[in-house]
Amino acid sequence: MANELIEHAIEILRKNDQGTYTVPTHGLYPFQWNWDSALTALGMGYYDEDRAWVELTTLMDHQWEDGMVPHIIFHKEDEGYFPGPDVWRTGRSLPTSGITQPPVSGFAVRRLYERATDKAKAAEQARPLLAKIDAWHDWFYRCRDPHGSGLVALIHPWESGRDNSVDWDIAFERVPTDGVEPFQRRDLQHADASHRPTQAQYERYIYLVQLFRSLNWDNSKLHDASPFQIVDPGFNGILIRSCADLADLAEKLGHPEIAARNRARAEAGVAAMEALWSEADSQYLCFDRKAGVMIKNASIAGLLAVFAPIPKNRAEQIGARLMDMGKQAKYLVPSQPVGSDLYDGKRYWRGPVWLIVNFMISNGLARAGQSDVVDRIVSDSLSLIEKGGFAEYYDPMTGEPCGGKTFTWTAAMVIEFLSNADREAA
Ligand code: 9WN
Repeated sequence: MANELIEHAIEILRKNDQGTYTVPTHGLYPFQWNWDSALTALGMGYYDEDRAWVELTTLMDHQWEDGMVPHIIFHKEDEGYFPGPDVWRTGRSLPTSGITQPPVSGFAVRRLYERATDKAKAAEQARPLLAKIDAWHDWFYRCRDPHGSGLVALIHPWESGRDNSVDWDIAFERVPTDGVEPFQRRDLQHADASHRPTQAQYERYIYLVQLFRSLNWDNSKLHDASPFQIVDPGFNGILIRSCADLADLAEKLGHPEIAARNRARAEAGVAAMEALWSEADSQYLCFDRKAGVMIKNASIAGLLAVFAPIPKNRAEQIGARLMDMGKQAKYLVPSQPVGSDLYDGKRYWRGPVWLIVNFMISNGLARAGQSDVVDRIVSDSLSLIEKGGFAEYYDPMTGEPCGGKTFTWTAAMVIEFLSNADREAA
């Protein structure tokens, strides 16, 4: 069974492979997405190491001069997605969006190197990426933490990768919709409307894009100008892990300055994360930087933080919380707790299970020695695949596959789970 699933996963990766980058799925997402690509490279590394390095290299080739790595790279024209380059208008010769996404690249580059069969060759492939990822990390702390809190803020829900999370609801009410140019969504041509964000959310997504565009995508201005500034523990956790892993790899490959800078960022980040801990919820919570208040919603963001090298007692508390959640949810890990007021088991990031998040949470828990909960998450993830195929996300109670089908990063994560790499790495 495991071999069959791996074969099927490889088939999906090949089907979505465009040569130098991979689309998340044909139709719904016809371009290259940032964190999708970095996680996809891990699955590819299993059957074609060279191709995996190309995936990461293509992504980093589109880094902006200021250090940002955009969330979408529009390699080819395609009318099937909204908003396309004509809305973003970022002025790049090969069009990109103007915001970023969770930086998993430092983690991915280290993992590909550690697993590589030919280390000398892998070192050559990794080396040019180190400086670029370092510059991206520097951009984050410079442009998204301009007042030096130690944690970065998102300025658009798409940056989090958890587009319509309940976490954003209150802050999103502050985002106006006046002046939003008329638009036609394309996602509803490919996916069920009840699985997707609402029209009101899309209007606010586009308001923010228009606002940033009016500021010429100048990242020295966007953070302070944005009415939406959220400090997300999951996002910061990924960034911290990326810094820590980049530091380890840079040290190994003989780049002590890159290593020192990233080690310092990771240490400062871990210390600053403590401010987001909620003892009552036994997890981290988001912070609304614009309003200066904690966001009292115990979503998956505060569990995903375990991907970072957080203190052992925090990882244990998160492990216990997940075991508890597992009594209610049939499949871990719901993006919003089953039974909470705004839980919606099929609507995108307001309830469904996403395999990439399961992978990152289980990877962090494995490092912290939480093997029981890791076993549960891995087994739930594989049951979802066996039952529902390689979907974008799944209902945590029924296991129904939702969103797009034949999904690239889902396939990549299945390879990761089945090749058992986490337990080896732990
Ligand atoms: C906007 C590609 C991306 C993922 C995100 C997911 C979804 C896009 C959309 O698809 O977002 O970036 O149009 O809905 O939320 O995490 O990277 O798979």
